[in-house]
Amino acid sequence: MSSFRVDPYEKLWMLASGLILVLFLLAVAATAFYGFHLPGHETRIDPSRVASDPPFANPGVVERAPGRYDVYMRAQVWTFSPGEIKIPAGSTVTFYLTSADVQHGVLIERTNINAMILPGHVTKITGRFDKPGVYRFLCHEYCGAAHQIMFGTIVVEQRS
Ligand SMILES: [Cu+2]
Repeated sequence: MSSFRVDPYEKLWMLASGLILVLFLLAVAATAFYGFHLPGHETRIDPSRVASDPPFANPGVVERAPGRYDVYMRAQVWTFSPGEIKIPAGSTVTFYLTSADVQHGVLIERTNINAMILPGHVTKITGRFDKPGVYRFLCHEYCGAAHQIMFGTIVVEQRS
């Protein structure tokens, strides 16, 4: 009877390939259930009422708990409301974003927050701000003649 002989190096590579597959499967499972947040579509909204109905008629920062904030932000050619946000360092901030007119986008520098802001939709995205400093954010979706002036700042203040 002849036995099937596999070279020891070949065997090692086969084992490594199998382990890599298991590793990738675990990575997919981990990102599916923990800590990997795509900008979520929260709900729908009538864009013609965004500027007149709460919460987007009075956009701003709402403290939900110590260190937890919600930001209701309205994008409208060519401003973000609020244009300046102040929060203490170590805060977790959930942004609710919508547009009163055309499609916009938001990207906050030095974070992984990058989302579309679409009329008729509320986008929800959460981020954590540990380091004090000024974080600029800008519209990254061409929205008309003065698109390039559409930006704002998040001031993360040192906890006293
Ligand atoms: Cu814009």
